[in-house]
Amino acid sequence: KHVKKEKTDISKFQGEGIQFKAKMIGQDDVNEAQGDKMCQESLQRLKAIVRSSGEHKHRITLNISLEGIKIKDEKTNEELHHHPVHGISFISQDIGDARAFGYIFNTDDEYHRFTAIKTEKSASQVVITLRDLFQVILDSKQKEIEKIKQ
Ligand code: I3P
Repeated sequence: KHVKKEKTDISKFQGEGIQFKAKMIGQDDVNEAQGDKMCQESLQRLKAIVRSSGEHKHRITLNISLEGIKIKDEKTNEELHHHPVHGISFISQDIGDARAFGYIFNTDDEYHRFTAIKTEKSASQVVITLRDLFQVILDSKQKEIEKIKQ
């Protein structure tokens, strides 16, 4: 029974994975690979920039799959960003806004980039899906290790 559940879990992340509607708040370089306070500050800074610009936020679709996070233009479907799972080091939900969250992506040891997103529905849905994805990947890696040991 347990094995069957695991199989279902991984299959939902195959291909395009799980899709969410959202808007792009913005992106910012940050100094660390993790840190909730730093992410909250970055989120607020990016929101302030959007507010003062007076422009509409870019409408996007967020695909969460085994390939990581893909951000596409909602209208044209053009891929704007691709952040593979292994580079994602931290996820932070906006403490004052149930529809906002952000995450840190690392391109190398010294470069950390924060991406802030406004979700159409609850941001916790997206955050839970991301955690689920990390768990599914961890489980499948552990299974591989067990296979080698046998
Ligand atoms: C809009 C309102 C929406 C917001 C939208 C604003 O302002 O604040 O909630 O969408 O942002 O323009 P108004 O009420 O004056 O029309 P989100 O909640 O999704 O941020 P947007 O223009 O960036 O889409």
